[in-house]
Amino acid sequence: MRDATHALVVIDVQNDFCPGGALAVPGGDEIIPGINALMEAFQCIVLTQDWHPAGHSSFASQHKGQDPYSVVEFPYGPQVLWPDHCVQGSSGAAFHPGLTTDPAQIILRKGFRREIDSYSAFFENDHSTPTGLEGALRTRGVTHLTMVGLATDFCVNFSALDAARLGFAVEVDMKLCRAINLDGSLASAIEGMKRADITL
Ligand code: VGL
Ligand code: ZN
Repeated sequence: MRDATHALVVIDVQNDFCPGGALAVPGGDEIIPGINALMEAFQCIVLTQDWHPAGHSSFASQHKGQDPYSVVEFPYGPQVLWPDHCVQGSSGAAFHPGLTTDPAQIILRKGFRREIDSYSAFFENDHSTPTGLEGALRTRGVTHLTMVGLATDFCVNFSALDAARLGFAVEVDMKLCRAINLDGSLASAIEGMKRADITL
């Protein structure tokens, strides 16, 4: 058992990111048994949930003439446009039924502001609007994070980089993550996480 300073952060293990979902990550469901087993070693478990209003600005359907996976300029920088996914209250937004959720102490929803996407569990994509997770962890005395989930190159990557920048010691268990991999995004995520002294 890890001590109380060490939390497990499980990123976006939701139906829409698993095979059959709206933004399916290849092999996304394969990691679930291993994540459930790893939970037994942690006293503090955080689950995150991508949680968009219908018509969210990150959906390609909201941008005339744009296909999913194209990149457009948003006020805060380049933004990938996604298929509609993880709409609040939909079955796609629910946690995968195989994921153990009872031991979670914190369930953090993100991406609920229409105009800003939120890959990271700590800050929205403008890199300045906080989600509140930093305070929740710090006030519990958490200093070390192990991260797993979906997708390696988007929400796991941005969460890990923000956590490291905030001063947490961060480890990403790559066996328990799966990637979308758009245009080399997995390779650049790995490189960026290594540069940030994240243990992979
Ligand atoms: C994610 C794309 C859009 C993720 C969320 O969980 O990695 N990716 N929304
Ligand atoms: Zn999303």
